Amino acid sequence: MKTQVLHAANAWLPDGWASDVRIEVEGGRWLAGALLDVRADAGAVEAEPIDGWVLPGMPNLHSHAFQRAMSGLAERRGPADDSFWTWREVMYAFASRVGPDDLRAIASQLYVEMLKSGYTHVCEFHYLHLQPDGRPYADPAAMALALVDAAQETGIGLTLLPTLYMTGGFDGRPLAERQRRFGHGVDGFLRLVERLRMLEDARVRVGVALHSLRAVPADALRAVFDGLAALPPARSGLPVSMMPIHIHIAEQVGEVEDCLAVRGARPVAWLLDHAPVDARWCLVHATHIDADETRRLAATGAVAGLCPTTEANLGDGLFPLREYLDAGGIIGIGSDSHISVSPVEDLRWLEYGQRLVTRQRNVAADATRPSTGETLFAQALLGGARASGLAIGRLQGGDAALPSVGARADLVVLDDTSPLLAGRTSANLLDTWIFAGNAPLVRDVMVNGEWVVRGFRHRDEARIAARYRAVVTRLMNSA
Ligand code: NGQ
Ligand code: ZN
Repeated sequence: MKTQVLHAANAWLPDGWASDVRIEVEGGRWLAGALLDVRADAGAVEAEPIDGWVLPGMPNLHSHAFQRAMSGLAERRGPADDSFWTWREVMYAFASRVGPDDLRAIASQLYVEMLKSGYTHVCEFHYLHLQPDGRPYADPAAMALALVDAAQETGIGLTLLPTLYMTGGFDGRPLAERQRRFGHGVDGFLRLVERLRMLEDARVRVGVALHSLRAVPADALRAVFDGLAALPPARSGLPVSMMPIHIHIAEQVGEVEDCLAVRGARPVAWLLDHAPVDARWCLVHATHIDADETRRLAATGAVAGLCPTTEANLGDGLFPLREYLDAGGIIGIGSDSHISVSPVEDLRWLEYGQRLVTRQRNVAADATRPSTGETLFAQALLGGARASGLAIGRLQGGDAALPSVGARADLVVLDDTSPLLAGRTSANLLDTWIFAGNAPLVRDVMVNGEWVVRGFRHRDEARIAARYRAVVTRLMNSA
């Protein structure tokens, strides 16, 4: 197997920035890790020089790809008080028009945008399983396979999370008409998971999602875990016991109130009491947690999946970031509804939300790592990798809590000729990018050892954008 050797002027290693870093890639993985002081063995192997700032690619831990095509369509005041729940009606109406070819076109465009903004992996929380009328597609995995195709054609890494969605509320009411596409019984769901697990490879990982406690009754939750334990190993050989498990948990105050009324506990507390929550879990929108839930959740090693731009857009509320980090909690970021597709904007707003309520500055940073940008970036890499169920998000080694399949060679290079970065050093580079970067700075992107973005352009962006335009224009005209 041929070894690629890169020589980075500056690279972000697990302990922080280092200069003159030699990076070896073989079969899509970091080979020897990064060796410092390349000059010591200069000339041993011809290395490709990389000017610019080399960072690990960021995992995006929460995406509903189809929602990208409706971004901006729910920003007009409606007849009733506008809220998360009225946005959801707009979303349902849009979802009912998206078929497999449409989904492939939308997701590919979205994934190109993700790659160009610095995301190299995405977790798809996928629940559009059935045809709009509620019947299965001829191939029950048709919609899931459209997402896999989109990942393959763009080159982004994918954790596919087929999602169990059974009821329309905590009271166990059946799905409403406009939720019918999402439904599954536990057995059908397990068969879909088993089938998709046969697709696992270096870029595609399969986990599971439970849509929310609203959508999954308590006895179904137990049945899913019993059923998963009986599945055969995935094609990748990774056991079921390492699959990532995601759930929307406590996004809206109304959801917390309903959970208290019906299940006698707040959602995070209920989940911690009734499910084996550990480092495989990602609790998306753990927005509304009290002090006790904050401490308990942090202690599990699960990831709090935060989606600051979507949570702001939907009027969700604010996560208690400082308290959770103080308790040792792990976070990651997702672009969720894709009202914005940018790790920079999501990390920035994660911090800005906290500044606005606490009336303080540099809330996420602490004494051990005073740079806010570095703290947020490092946290989101760690939590994003954990939520993806893969050893990604670092330029060497692997996270001991993750499968030891080797760290995938995913990186992004920031343009060092941008005026924004003039005079910047490793001490302030990430702070400048995250808080002041509005023009794109991501110049090159590698996933699994392959360059997919070079010189600010994705290798297939023109074709993918043209197909997206045609599909979205037709969807809008058919409304
Ligand atoms: C979703 N999105 O499944 O797309 C949800 C809305 C719901 C977010 N929670 C629907 N951001 O939670 O019922
Ligand atoms: Zn979501």
